[in-house]
Amino acid sequence: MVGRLVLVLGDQLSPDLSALREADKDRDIVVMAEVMDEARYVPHHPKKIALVLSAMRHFAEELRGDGWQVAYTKMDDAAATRSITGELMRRAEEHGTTDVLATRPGEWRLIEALENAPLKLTQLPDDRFICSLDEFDAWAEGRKELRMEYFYREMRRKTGLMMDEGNPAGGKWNFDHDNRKPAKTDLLRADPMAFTPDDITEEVLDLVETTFPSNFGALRPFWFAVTRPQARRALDHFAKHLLPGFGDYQDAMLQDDRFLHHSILSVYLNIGLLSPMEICRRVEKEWQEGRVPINAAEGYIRQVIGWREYMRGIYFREGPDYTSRNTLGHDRALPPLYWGAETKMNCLAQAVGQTRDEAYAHHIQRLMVTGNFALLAGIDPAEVHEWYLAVYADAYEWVEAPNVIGMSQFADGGIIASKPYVSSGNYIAKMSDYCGNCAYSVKQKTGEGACPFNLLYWDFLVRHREQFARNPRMGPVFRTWDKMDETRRDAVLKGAAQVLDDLDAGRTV
Ligand code: DLZ
Ligand code: SF4
Repeated sequence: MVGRLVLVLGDQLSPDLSALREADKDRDIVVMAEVMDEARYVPHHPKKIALVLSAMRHFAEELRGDGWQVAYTKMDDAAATRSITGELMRRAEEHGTTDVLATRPGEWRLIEALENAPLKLTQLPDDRFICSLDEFDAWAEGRKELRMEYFYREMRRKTGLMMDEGNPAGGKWNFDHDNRKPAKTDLLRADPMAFTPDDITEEVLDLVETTFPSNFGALRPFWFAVTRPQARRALDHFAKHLLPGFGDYQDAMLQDDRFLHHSILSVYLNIGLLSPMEICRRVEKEWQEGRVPINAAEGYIRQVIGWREYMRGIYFREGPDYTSRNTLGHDRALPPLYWGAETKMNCLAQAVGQTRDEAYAHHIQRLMVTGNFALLAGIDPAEVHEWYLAVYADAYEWVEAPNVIGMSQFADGGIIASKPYVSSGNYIAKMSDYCGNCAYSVKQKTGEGACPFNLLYWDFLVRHREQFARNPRMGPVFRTWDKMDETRRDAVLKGAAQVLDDLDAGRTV
């Protein structure tokens, strides 16, 4: 007798997934489906679609090898429907059961679709995280501010990572102070580990190429890991070769070195090929054995057990309307330069060009280049959110939306960020080598050739003065503005208006 249908989604590729743990290998049927709705609800980068589909196919093989019965739908199957619920209904009919066991998806859209389908659904918590949603709510309840730093300390205590008899190793919770160094071009730095596509991946690449010919992004060369053993090799490679410099250079940007010391492991972690604790234990071990400095290990672990878990907690706590928040009332359309149209701003050209090629950019490129510009220019945060969700291989809504809507665009009114992450061109000039190759001058504050970040920075602050003037961390910038010579202030605002006009008129900026 057939038991239940066990749903495994494209970002749930973990053998210890709660739905698989709960299921009965002898009676239940695993349902995995490549469907158009998931590939198209935002125009995903072709590399991301290929990653998910190839990893799904490899995972289905692994499950079969492990004795599971898997009903797998390929995107070009003639009988395939368009959606996850459509495929569940089709399998329900085929196997004569509407009982579905699922691990809760990472996106409200899909949770709601499953709950509204005529199925007998059992949803289990996704416990591949360190902090359960109940635990997060208990931590958040009654707090005036939900600061990541305090949440992170709880997670350090809970996991025992880098702890020394109840105290943080090295006497401090956070070594970020040491982590803000610009980087020099270093020919000896290793690249992230790249994998040659096997036959399964090649078949997926052909499928993606013909099915999504006009999506933004380069499909080839495709080098991502698509299995757990490969992802573990990527972790090993990172831990040995790149982690030691991760702390110092994690905020640096170099035109000819796209990955620097970044691990790119979020790509594998977020589809379930690696687990957060497996990564963090390895990082901790490298530090314990004296191969990496404390600021590198602590900085990395903070991203995984701090930021990542905190973002997920906020996403589910805030509810399905989170992605439509727009506290600052921004409504400008996302400029075509985000989809690769020409721009004279070298920092944006580099960040977007890298995104097009790799489906990856690191946190400072996302926050302080593309994010910073979108915020300064007053772009509709929903459009910004959809862009990030589409173009990054590690982007799923539970992690992307709080990062973009909250942290980067300040559209949630300050739940995540205590002040907007905005800066003039100075920050980019300090942390990168982009400005040396730019048509604009970062040193120039007004007039022809002035860096648009310099102009828009002040314009943004002036536009939103009422909102931010009372923020104690922003008082000094408003005082600087007020002390500025009036002719200069006029010139700044005129220059900014010109940039925004140009954007609106579709002229190259
Ligand atoms: C991102 C993605 C894509 C491109 N394709 C599929 C798919 O065909 N089948 C599937 O099960 N999952 C896919 N995914 C991942 C889902 O979009 C993801 O599970 C939800 O957005 C929840 O995070
Ligand atoms: Fe970017 Fe301004 Fe530097 Fe050009 S000058 S790269 S626009 S920060």
